[in-house]
Amino acid sequence: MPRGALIVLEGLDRSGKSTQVSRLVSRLNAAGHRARLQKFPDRTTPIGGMIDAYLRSASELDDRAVHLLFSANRWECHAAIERDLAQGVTVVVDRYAFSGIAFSAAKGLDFTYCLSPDTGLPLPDATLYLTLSPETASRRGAYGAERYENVDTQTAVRAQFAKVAEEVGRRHGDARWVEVSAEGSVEEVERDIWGVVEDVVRRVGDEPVGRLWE
Ligand code: 2DT
Ligand code: MG
Repeated sequence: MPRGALIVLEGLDRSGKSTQVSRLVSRLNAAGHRARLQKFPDRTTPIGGMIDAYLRSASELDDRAVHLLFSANRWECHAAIERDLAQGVTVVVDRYAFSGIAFSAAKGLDFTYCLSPDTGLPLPDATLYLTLSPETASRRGAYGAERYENVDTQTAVRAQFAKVAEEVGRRHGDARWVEVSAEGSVEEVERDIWGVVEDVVRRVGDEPVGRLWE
C-alpha cells in the first residue's frame, strides 16, 4: 500500500492557514485520498494545556522551557502521525517545527539551538509557506489577543522564516519548501496549494519517510 504524504502549512498570522488546511483535507478526501488534520500546538494534551496557558498569558515560562514544550508536543504526536502515514493516510499539519524555530529565534534564542530538539521528527514531504505582505495582513483586520499576535513579533518572525526556508533547502533540497502567495482569494490560494499537493501525494508512494534535520 502506498504511504500517505506529510504536508505542512506554515505562515504568519492572517495568512489564512487554518482555512486552507481544512479545505485541503476536505479536497483530498473528496479526491479519494484518506487525509486528516493535525494542528500544532495541539492544545488538547497535557503539554498542550501548558502551552495554551502560556499563549493566553495565563502563565509565564522561560523562553527555552516553552521552546522545548512546543517540541515535546510534536514528539508526543509523532508515533500517531507515522502510523497514519504507513497506513496510507495523508496528514496535513497546521504549523510544525518551522514555526517552533521562527517564533523562538525571533525572541532571540540561538537559531541552531532552536533546530535541535525537533531533530529526527518525520520530515514533511512538502512544506507550503503562505506568504503575505505586512500591508495585506493589516488590511485583514486586527490581530487577536494572544502572545505573538502583534506587528513587531510578526515582523521578526517573518525574517526568521526566511532563514528557516534556507536551512530546509540546504539540508533537504529546495523542493521541500514551496512558497505560495496568500494575497489572492481563498479559492485562488486553495487552487495553488492543490496544484502542489496533488503531485506530492501521488509521488511519495513507497519512498520512506525522511527525518527532519538529519
Ligand atoms: P496558533 O495560533 O496556530 O494556535 O499558534 N508557536 C507555534 C510557537 O511559538 N512554537 C511552535 O512550535 C508552534 C507550533 C505560533 C499559536 C502560536 O504559537 C506559536 C503562534
Ligand atoms: Mg494564533
